Amino acid sequence: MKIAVVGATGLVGGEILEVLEERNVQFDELLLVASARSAGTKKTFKGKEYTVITMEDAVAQAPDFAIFSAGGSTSLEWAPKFAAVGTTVVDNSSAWRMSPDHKLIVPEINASTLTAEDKIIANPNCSTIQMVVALEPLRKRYGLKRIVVSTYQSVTGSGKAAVDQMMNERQGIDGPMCYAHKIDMNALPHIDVFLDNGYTKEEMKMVNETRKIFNDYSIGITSTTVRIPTVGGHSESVNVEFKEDFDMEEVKALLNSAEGVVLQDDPKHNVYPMPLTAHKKDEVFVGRLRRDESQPNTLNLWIVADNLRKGAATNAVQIVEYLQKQLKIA
Ligand code: A2P
Ligand code: 11C
Repeated sequence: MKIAVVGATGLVGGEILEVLEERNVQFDELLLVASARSAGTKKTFKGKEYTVITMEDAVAQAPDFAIFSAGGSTSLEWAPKFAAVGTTVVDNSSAWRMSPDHKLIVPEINASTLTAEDKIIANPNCSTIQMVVALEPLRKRYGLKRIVVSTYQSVTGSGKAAVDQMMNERQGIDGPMCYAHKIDMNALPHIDVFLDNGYTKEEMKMVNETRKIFNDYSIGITSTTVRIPTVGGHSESVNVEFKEDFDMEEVKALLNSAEGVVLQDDPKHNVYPMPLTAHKKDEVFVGRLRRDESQPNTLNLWIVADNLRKGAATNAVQIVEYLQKQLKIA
């Protein structure tokens, strides 16, 4: 089995390599791929040194799988070229997510819809993934009517340049600006570009991707996405109205037994999810469970996950594992 990591020099690319190593994914050959700027540079994986190669060289080697994390335009141009040589592409960008011809996969929810014919598979946006993983066990039991979500997102979601901006500001260094404003000591209600409806693209990703993953276009969803100066993960305040009423003890039991979810809800002992404790973890952490006393069938939750892990690298690697194990691809 030959696997390529496209965008291997980036933040998510580095995380993919860590996850491949930690989960001990089995392959015979690894290709590290980035732009022509990085071709020839070295990176180590499991103690072995690899030379970063170009996209052209990687396509020529027709890997079985390519996990892409190199931005939307790179993906639009190159994913079809890999698919044409037989590679199954798992793409982290937004390029293919809403295409009716491509699947948007969170393994805990809809991996069973995949077939060997799916050559370009989309990985959802990080803020969507952690929310749907936490809501899935509750959706199955009570049915979803409406979601109101506000996010508190890590600068790592914008890549290396954003982490550099925050660190430069902390040290009083004038450097290039990744955001429209200072990020340290600040909160920006602005993630990705503003759209004609007044929402940002990040906010509309949460609406549209959630409906596609749950395959339910009747769910009402509204979102406000905010960038804050943290690095460990994204946090979300979620207010969810169910079709049926719930029992709080049953909600806890459902979350406790859900795949990929960890319940951290012991406010008396100051136990609740935080980016600092979710950092480098593959699970989605849920806490601060409270019944919304202002309307029936409605629950408040606080959901945290490492956006570079379950929000990106881990989810993509889990898709590859599913294709290998369940569909016997490569
Ligand atoms: P490079 O380091 O050569 O620019 P991040 O989001 O952390 O900034 O990472 C983006 C990743 O995508 C990097 O590995 C970057 O490689 C890669 N990348 C950017 N543009 C291209 C491109 N046109 N072709 C291939 N890889 C690209
Ligand atoms: C952020 N969610 O935190 C973004 C990063 O559509 O894959 C990922 C963007 C995407 O800024």
